[in-house]
Amino acid sequence: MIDIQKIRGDFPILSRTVNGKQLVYFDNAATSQKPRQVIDSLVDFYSNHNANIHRGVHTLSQEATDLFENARKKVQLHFNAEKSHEIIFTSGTTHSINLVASGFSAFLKKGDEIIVSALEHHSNIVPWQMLCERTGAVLRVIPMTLDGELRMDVFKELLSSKTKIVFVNHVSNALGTINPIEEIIKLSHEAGAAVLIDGAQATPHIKPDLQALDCDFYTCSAHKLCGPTGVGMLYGKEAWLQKLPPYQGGGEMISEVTFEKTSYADLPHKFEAGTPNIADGIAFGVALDYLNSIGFENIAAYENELLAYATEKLMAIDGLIIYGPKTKKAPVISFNIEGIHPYDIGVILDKLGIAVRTGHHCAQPIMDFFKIPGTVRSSFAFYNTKEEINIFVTALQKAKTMLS
Ligand code: C6P
Repeated sequence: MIDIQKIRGDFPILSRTVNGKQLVYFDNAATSQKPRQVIDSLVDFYSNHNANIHRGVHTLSQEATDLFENARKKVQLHFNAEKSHEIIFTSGTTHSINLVASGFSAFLKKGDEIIVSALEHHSNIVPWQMLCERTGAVLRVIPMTLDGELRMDVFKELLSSKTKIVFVNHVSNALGTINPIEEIIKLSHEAGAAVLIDGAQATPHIKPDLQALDCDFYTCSAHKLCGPTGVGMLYGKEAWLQKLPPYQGGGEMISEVTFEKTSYADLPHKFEAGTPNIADGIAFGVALDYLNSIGFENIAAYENELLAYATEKLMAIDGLIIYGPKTKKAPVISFNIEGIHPYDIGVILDKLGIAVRTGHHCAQPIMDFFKIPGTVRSSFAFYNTKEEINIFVTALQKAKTMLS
């Protein structure tokens, strides 16, 4: 059970006003808000422990190193990775994907194939296109249905011995679709391909068990999980991370450097060149502690209740079209109102204190598929309430009347 009053009390920003109205924050898929525990951990680090890590013999450096490595352990346990050195701290999902895409240059040749899905965020399209340009590999796309679900029948036909790697998001940011990643991973492995799952939108709602999933790579961004911006993780199976060449060269990622030759550090340091984002990495661990103290089952049950409630209320608005699956989706509602540009709705909602995202959501191919310029996207978190949904629905009706 969720104690909503207690939870809301943890998030200072939820008590502020915007344009003279109480804030209603429904842009959680873009970034989540931060509880006091996470904010306090940043203040605590800079007030009491700030030092560079893995370098100094002095006390502060050792404290900072312990806190940072303890955060890595928390991430490992949360995602049930087998080994803590399979967790690489990155600046977020985009960085994680680019790291893998860049490394795969070493394994691809002309005519090899890469499969992505029609539901991808630009950060899971562009790095692979760049990789194809560098290597002569070919990008194949799993199409989607009108309900925003992947065409698994076509995916099976696309898979072949030419397929080297498959990249799919766990949850679509634009439509909320939860993709059948278990089946995608199994089928890809049967075809001999590696699999990267983009967990940016799934991890705020689902606690993935990476050993059970058996994917080769998994990524997420802390800022969508109540953690700070500028930090995220790349999980990679040890064997893949050993094979993958380093992404950046610099301090911390080496074992020995001479002008003739450099040998690289062991995992995870091989992929963490330079001073990492220490304070934010530690706060990422605190964010996971916070979410686990509420419990992902409780979070999912409560968010599903909000999603069902909001969907029913929105569907009652004349001319409102919801895009994406009807069931089995994350708490995201992407919609338009006939004859009205999504941007205009977003502007009026903001005047009324309500934050939503409007536009293509960095997923232009999805908008092209539906032949629309964009959508209004309301995305819920466990600190939202039905009262806020009521305010949102009333505001939408007002916007519709003003813009029709
Ligand atoms: N989506 C949204 O409003 P970064 O920016 O690196 O933390 O995450 C990129 C990213 C990758 N994959 C998916 C599925 C995502 O949703 C995102 C970020 C935000 O939908 C900001 S564009």
